[in-house]
Amino acid sequence: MKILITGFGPFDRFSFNPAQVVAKALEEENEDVTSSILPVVFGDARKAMQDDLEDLDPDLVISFGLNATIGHIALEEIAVNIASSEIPDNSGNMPLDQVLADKGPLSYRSTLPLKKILEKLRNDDIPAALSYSAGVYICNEIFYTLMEYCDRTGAKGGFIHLPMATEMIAADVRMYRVPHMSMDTLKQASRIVLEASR
Ligand code: PCA
Repeated sequence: MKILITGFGPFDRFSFNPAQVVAKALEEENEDVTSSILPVVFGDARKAMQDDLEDLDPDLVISFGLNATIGHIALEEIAVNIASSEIPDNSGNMPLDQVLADKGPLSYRSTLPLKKILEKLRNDDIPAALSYSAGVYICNEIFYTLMEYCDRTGAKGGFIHLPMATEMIAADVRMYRVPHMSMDTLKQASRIVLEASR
């Protein structure tokens, strides 16, 4: 089986991105996994993902990203054909209510076994929930882009949002009210996601 796992580099005010750490760890732990770290830039992220999909032609694609407002693993159900943000990306872009694909459908639905993943995460005492919006920032752009590929090829794929890592906030007491999980727990969660999706 050929598996592509993607994460993102740092963006906004965050010192690092736990999605980058889990993607690299899964590649190190699994011979059939290739990881890619995508730029947090509208358009560039989509292009990099399209290139990775074309190069690898994977049977399974799982993308991870950070959502700093949640305290659980969010199993994303729906990618939408919209790009919009009032927070600049890493190149200063702030698209307003644009479409990602002119002739594409309004939405795609994840083809990962999300209910199975949910059960396995909770059985391992890791907080997790289904989510019906991955937002309209770059994570959704990547989710939509990978689902176009899955729709065309029959590959399985989807998107998972992670909370902040404890290690990102420990040095800054002003961040102590922000929900977070240890990097070890986030890595364990990503292993469960991968194994349940195979
Ligand atoms: N999270 C952002 C983009 C990169 C990331 O890790 C998002 O939720 O769109």
